[in-house]
Amino acid sequence: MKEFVEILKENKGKRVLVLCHDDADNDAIGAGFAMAELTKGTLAVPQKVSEHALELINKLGAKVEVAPNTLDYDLVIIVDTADIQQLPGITLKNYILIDHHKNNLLLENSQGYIYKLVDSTCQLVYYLYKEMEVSLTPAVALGLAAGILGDTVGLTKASNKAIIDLGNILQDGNIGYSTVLNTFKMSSKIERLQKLKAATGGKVYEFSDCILVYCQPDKNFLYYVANMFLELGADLALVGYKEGDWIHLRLVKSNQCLTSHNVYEIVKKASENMVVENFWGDQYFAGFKGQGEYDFFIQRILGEIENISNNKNLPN
Ligand SMILES: [Mn+2]
Repeated sequence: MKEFVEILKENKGKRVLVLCHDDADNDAIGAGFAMAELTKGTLAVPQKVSEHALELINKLGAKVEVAPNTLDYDLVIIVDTADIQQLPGITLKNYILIDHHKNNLLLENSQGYIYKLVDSTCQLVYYLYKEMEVSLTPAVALGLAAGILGDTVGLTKASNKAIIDLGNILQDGNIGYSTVLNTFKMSSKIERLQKLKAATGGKVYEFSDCILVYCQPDKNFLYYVANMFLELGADLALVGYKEGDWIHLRLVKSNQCLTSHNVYEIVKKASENMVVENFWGDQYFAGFKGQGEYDFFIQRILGEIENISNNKNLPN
């Protein structure tokens, strides 16, 4: 931490780039925004931000540049990133790093870092603000809080520490929790339209121990649509989107659902032999981008879920 602060002080007034991982989520954007405010730097992503972070960017009024040239800057701060593969098209020479991921491959070559296995990068940025005795503006507090909620799936997976940090961030930034929750709702008319279309176009599958809703929205709002189905009472939500040859897919499971379905394992098995560009998640959430036969992929996932439902009482 001390070394990191020293580097920030040495670069005060110089050109600072704050770089998030590609397909940046709320944790990356929240942490990146707070770092850009702290350093008066430029916030950027390699290629794009994730669709579910757009609303936060909107609320923050954040400017996010795309495909920056790192050579134009005196200091590069990498945020919420564990691997060079998450920075497509970026030339990396000297950089400092702030991150919370296990097995971080960027630590070794960094010139300084804040690295700790907490629930979100936003918490680490908060500790940095405290260390530097910089007060939180309402916007910075909103960004940090939204990042904590994002990486803990709306606090359902949060540690006590993350919840305490969240409370302190709200207090220090003088904002209410409802302000943060509003960041996770779709606000514009177009987005409401997507939600309604998805809700009325969803197909319900009843398995022996759970209910799944499947939907293929005509826009890439997968995260919102999947969570909407869980809110409506589904145990599992499967949402797919085709973009040219690419398949984007989310399979999510309600944290109140007690079946043995591990959605990450299910998607992993169903996507065997497919071209996989990006695949991440855990037992409650699986995100996928790849290529293959769309209908066959969906059928394999549904088949796998049915198998698990039917085998639930069999001895191992
Ligand atoms: Mn994160």
